[in-house]
Amino acid sequence: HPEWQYLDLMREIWENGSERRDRTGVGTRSVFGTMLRFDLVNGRMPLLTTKRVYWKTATREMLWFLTGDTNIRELCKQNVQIWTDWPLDKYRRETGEEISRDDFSKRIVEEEPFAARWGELGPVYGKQWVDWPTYQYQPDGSYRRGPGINQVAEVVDSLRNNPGSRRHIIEGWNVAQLDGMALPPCHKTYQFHVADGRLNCALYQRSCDVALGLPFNLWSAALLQRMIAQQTDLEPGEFVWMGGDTHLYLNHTDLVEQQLAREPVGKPTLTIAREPDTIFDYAIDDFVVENYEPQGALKAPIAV
Ligand code: UFP
Repeated sequence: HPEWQYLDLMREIWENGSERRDRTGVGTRSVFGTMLRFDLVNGRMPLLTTKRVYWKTATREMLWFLTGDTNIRELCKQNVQIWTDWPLDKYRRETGEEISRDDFSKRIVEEEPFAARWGELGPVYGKQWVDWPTYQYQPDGSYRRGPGINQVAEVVDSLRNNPGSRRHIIEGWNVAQLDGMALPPCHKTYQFHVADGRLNCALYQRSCDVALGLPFNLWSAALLQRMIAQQTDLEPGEFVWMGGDTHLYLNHTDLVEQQLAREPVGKPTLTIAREPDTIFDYAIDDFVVENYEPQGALKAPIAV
């Protein structure tokens, strides 16, 4: 079962990883330079069965990236709170107000100006993916803003028109704008590849929380691959995940022990019910997951 790769990676890090101090102060065990491979044949997806993964939440986030939005309002409206902690932290720090996450999210949804003031994450994934900023240098050395680059649309085009290319890349790591982002991209580089009529995808993730982040990241990347495969009339091929600093937080002991005591069950599949006109026209109800009967959810504290 392909999920053993995930469990083996978890065990390897837990048993042999180097202990490191990290930005969050929690501490991790970490291995540098890792790889997982999944074949997406017959609708298969890297969706973990040894605990419940909220794939719809991850899917809503992916659809939000594709709109280019960088404000949490549209996520909060769908009760997706995965990005809420960063704006919430900032709000609490700058106003000194003790607001709960629920109340903060509610204000973001109900008050447009409040969302505009406090809901922005800066130029994170969505912005870079569909509107990467460009500059046109003038003879006097100054520059003007040029038109933004829609990397996602360009990759779909290049896969259709020049499938043999080795340059099908979507990049999130805009060096000049890292400072303005709530969180510099983790899943920073996607590369696509066509061979034997199949669309392969590699993701390079610079930093990976194996317990809480990776289950989401695997699903989301494979989902993007499936949507792009459908748009380019290619069969889904292999999904290759590569990690830089691949870690477990030291306060995830309970989760790790419980999950490593479990075994994968069944092979979940994804069907896309409809073929939208473009990569930007998918909706949450287009995605149908079958054969997914995961073991219970496992909770652990997230390091912010
Ligand atoms: N992280 C993930 N996947 C994500 C994401 C964050 O694993 O998609 F957004 C984790 C990795 C790391 C932390 O534990 O969040 C980011 O911290 P840093 O920027 O210091 O690497």
